[in-house]
Amino acid sequence: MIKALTLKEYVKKNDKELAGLIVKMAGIAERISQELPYRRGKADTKNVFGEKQLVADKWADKFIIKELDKSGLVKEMVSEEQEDVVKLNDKALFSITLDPLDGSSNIESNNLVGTIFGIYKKDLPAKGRHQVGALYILYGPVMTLVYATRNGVNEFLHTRKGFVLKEKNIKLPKQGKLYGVGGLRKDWLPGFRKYIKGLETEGYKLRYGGAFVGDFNQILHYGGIFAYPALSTKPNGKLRLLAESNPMSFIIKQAGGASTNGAGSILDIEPESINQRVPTYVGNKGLIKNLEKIL
Ligand code: AFP
Repeated sequence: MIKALTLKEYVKKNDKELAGLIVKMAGIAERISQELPYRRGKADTKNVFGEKQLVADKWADKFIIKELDKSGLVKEMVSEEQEDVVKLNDKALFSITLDPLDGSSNIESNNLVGTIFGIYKKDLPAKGRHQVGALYILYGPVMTLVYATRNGVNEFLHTRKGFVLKEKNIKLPKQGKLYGVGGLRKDWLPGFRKYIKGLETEGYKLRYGGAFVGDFNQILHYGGIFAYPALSTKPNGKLRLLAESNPMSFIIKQAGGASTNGAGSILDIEPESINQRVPTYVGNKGLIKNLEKIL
């Protein structure tokens, strides 16, 4: 049997410039996964979006910022849990966007949660197209780490030997028939409603778990479309452009898929603020094209 490459071996060989950062992020994920059982409950505070924070949200945010600061590799960060850009090592090459615990309202019910990073060599905020890499960790039945650079999308499985390569150069399966959509159906806009009706008629199956990382991960593996759409009550939907939608749009693009906000690729949006939300649709290219036509 051929020995599976460890994450460290793989990145050093294939994505050298980002190797130190990716290995650091993997170490952070291992620690978060160990700590989650002990960081439960509500924090009695709200984040910049007015959403109630959990103990785990606040702890993970502080922990990740501290660890990336210690690494000396990061110039500045935008976190979903912080109001302003966080300045770290002025001489460092990378800027990072962060969703420390995506889907944290799943913690209580022990459903999926994740961590999302976007990686830039530019000051923030910047267009998603300027990312040089993006990465997410899924704290699932097995912890997995998916990272993308312009060289492709790779997935690693957490084992007794740490993260080892599960699959390299992942491409979206073309025949997948899954869809996952957030927001109340009654608030969907007419065009979107029509589009989903069309998918259902074609036999697409709904799978929605309430954590972007988990819902995205199944589209990456099985094919289909994920959306947190524009709603009549929230025209920009729910997901954060910098911390959530841009990294996932980067990953889906490298996997041969596409993203849109309804009008064009999410990666082309010039951010007006670090806390901006964006209607988010990601998945197979053909599905995104048809959706844009209908919207
Ligand atoms: P939480 O981190 O507050 O659980 O929100 C998760 C999230 O930002 C994203 O991961 C999900 O796709 C989306 O919100 C789920 O939103 P709904 O609770 O409205 O389904």
